[in-house]
Amino acid sequence: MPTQSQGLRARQQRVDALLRSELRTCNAADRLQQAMTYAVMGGGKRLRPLLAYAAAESVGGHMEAADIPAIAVELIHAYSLVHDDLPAMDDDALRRGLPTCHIAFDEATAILAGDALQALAFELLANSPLLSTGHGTRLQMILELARASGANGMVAGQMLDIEAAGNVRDENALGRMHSLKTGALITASVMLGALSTNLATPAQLAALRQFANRAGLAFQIKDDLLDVEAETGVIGKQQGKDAARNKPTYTSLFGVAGARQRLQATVEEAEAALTTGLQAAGLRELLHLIADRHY
Ligand code: GRG
Repeated sequence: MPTQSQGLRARQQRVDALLRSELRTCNAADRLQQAMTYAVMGGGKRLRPLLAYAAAESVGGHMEAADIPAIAVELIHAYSLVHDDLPAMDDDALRRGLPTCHIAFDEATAILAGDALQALAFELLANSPLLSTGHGTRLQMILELARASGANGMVAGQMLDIEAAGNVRDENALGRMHSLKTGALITASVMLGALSTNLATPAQLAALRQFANRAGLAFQIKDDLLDVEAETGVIGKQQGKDAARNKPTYTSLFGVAGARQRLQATVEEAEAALTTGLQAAGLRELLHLIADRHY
């Protein structure tokens, strides 16, 4: 991300160390473990873990409380990218500037690595000794993440995305697709971070859900803008692929200027959700990184 603070870099390194440690000790067969590690450790921005940490702090908690939720959401994210890149889905050869998992290994291994990453996320939430919350909170987090990932969340969004190619869609349909495909996991990242502290009030959780919903949409509008504006070498994946596949995007529906306007309005809505009952500086910083990023 562009102008991020020293603090955010340190947090990304913390996430990387935690992920590396869990992947080392997960006891997968050699080739599967290599593919899982390849998919996770390839240099992502760790945006979802950063959101989980900032959400924990926004309700007065310590970021360390959110270590396991932070890596759980990143594992789900990594799995979704591996499966999204497969020939049966988006058929991408490049991710984060590197060959995609199925190119570096093979298709079957990539499918299994994605499956195993998803299961590991839930195993950690259920069982990790690094998570100090009781069973009730663990269950709440598992439910939140399962709903965000599954047939009424990210998977539903991916299905809509596949069905949408070639069809002209209106803004509501586009918003719904994105809120499921990418927004649901971004929202889960924020909610799990807040839940992990055991400090969040129902009003704070409602405000955070609203913030995350808007931040997720801002993320997607920016992603659409990057797809037309950025260079492949900078974003680390093939630029212009959405347009080439005739996928509905904010830029295809509203043009670049219209998408920029919507991005600005969505950022303002996200900020408005950060009510005075939250210590929101960290979330605000991430919101601006989402909207101003170059990749
Ligand atoms: C296969 C079930 C299933 C779901 C896939 C998330 C998703 C659904 C597909 C990803 C396709 C895509 C490129 C969507 C655009 C938004 C997005 C998730 C971009 C990548 O996220 P970043 O920018 O990636 O946070 P890094 O590399 O920084 O982790």
